[in-house]
Amino acid sequence: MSQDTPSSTATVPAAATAGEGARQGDAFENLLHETRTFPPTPEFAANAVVTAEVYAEADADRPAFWAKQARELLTWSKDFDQALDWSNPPFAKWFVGGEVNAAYNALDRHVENGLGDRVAIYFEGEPGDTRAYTYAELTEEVKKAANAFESLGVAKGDRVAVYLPMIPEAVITLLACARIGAVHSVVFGGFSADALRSRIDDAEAKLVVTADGTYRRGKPSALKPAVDEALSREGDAGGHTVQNVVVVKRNGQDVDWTEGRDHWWDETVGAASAEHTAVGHDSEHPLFILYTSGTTGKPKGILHTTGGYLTQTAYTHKAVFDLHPETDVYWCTADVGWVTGHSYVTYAPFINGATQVMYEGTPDSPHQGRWWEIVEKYKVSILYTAPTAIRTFMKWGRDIPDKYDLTSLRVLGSVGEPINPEAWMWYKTVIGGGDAPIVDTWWQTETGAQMIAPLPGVTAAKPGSAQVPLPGIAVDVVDEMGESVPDGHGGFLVIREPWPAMLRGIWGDPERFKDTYWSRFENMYFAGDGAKKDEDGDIWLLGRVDDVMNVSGHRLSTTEIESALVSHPAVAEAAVVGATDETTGQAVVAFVILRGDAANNGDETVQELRNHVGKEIGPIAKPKNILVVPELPKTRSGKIMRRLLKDVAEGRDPGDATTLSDPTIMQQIAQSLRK
Ligand code: 6R9
Repeated sequence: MSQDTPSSTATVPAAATAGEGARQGDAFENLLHETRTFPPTPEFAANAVVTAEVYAEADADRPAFWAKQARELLTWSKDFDQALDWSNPPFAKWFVGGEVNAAYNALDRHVENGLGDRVAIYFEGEPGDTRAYTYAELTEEVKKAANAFESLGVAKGDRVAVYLPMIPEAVITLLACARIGAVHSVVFGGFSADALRSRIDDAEAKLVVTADGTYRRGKPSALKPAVDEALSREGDAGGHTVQNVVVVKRNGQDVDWTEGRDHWWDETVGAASAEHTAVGHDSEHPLFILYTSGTTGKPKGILHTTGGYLTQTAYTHKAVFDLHPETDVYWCTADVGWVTGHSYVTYAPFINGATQVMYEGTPDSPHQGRWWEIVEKYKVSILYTAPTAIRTFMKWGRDIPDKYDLTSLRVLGSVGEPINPEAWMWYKTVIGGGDAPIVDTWWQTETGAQMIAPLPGVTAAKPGSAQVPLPGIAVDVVDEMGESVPDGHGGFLVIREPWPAMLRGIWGDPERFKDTYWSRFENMYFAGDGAKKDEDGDIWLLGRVDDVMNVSGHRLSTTEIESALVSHPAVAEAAVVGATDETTGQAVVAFVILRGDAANNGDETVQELRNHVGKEIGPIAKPKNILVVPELPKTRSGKIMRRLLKDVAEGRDPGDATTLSDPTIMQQIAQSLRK
């Protein structure tokens, strides 16, 4: 560890008293001693797309500010009458009465405006195959897919489950759904058949779009078998709702085939007509559902609608990345299975007419310079990635990126978790060559679009801080009572006013929507994150204050993994914590009490349990460590004290254990782990 790596023994910030999970805040205490600032260079500021006046303009009248963006950035087939209807909080309606088609805005209109020959996607497959799509070509593919899906009986409002790797067909599928008003629900390809099935059932999907497989570290990796398995089993309610499965041929591996249900993409989409007229959908028409982990075991289907979502994603993409679509080459490394791959790969870049790079594989395939080779090859100018990736590259050493010409890079984005100052500085100097501004963007699946981020031509950036709410966004940090904290203090991150890309609810569960986000503080959206305002009023994110972990920027619920563990016959009880990890931000650590015989077979059982979690949820949820213990620390009311387990998992002496029902338990645990 370098000298200024945030120390885990630093004083607990105010936010940490907020909840057990807030102990993660310890690791970020040192962030608050960070005083360096990096103002934009005069050249950058002079050419910036957005200047400082926007803040005042937006503050003067937020709905009017967003209405202006909506009309500037989108082509409406019917103009809206009202910017915001907030008469029934927390259910917002944006751009009421307006009609808009997402795919028309992303594609057709650029072709109509003479930009048909501009490259929309430079695709780079993991094995090295490449494809480029111009806007004209991508429009044609989306029209064909829209016709093909309609011919398979998919109509406006129907749900389509998408289980695809990071290939152009993924965005083609999503845009085709949006075009016909079908609601896509992407399930990350790393999730298991069980997870896929429960999401198919919850959304009652009619169609599944998948691929035979993809490539992972040079090897074929299958997807279709998980779909077959998901659809072959008894669901909670018996049968399933899926009528058809469309399969993209990607890695050529053998697949099982269900006649009548399964259709090759090449044949179905390939044979479809390239004529398709897009009609406007109501501004509040559902665009997609995306499942995300919450504090309970059951993932929530986050619902987003059309007009507001497109407006805020497009505006932030332009303002935060200082997008000059004629000259920039943009690359967001997120998978389409996550919200970043929706907002900042599938929608905003195309709405803004940008040229983007899409890469299928892992950063170390076939060598650890693969990303930098891609940056050099396509002259990428805007890179958007996650701190966990930066920390991995730091570990591999600067020699690797130093071999490539990275001078095309002029804006560097970060998302998914707090970025520590060391990683921030490394990103800026080694990857950005010193001058390129870093934009640390805070947002969530629920917020739909970026909410807190510096503006690269305006803000003097601070390493490790997302800093300022974007224009038109009302973020605050409040104490337990919901009172705004003064500068220099910590608390809970909240959003005080509705925003265009906000979630419209949880699929099929309006009460859960209110309980989860709107009940902690009156009239405020509670994000689940701790944060601190520094002396300048800039915001520093401190990590989750609930039972949600963040592993490599992916959200995982402790409860969900605990349920998976106890569903195994060998496990009597389980508790899961997210332990601070130098590379992945947090790592999953599980404490389990084994039943009878299994206890004598510790090592084997532990391996079996890891695989079991992989099967139940997906490989990303596999615990890094599973520690077999005789007991779990519980309060007198029976609540597991994860805070103490986190201390153990992070190698600290557990803190105050006096509220335990049996204060000797921590010693028993320590003893069992020493064995
Ligand atoms: C976009 C995305 C959301 C959670 C969020 C927070 C963490 C995301 C962050 C960040 C600090 C940033 N998070 N960006 N924390 N700084 N720039 O990641 O959505 O997968 O829903 O995760 O991620 O804890 O609450 P999602």
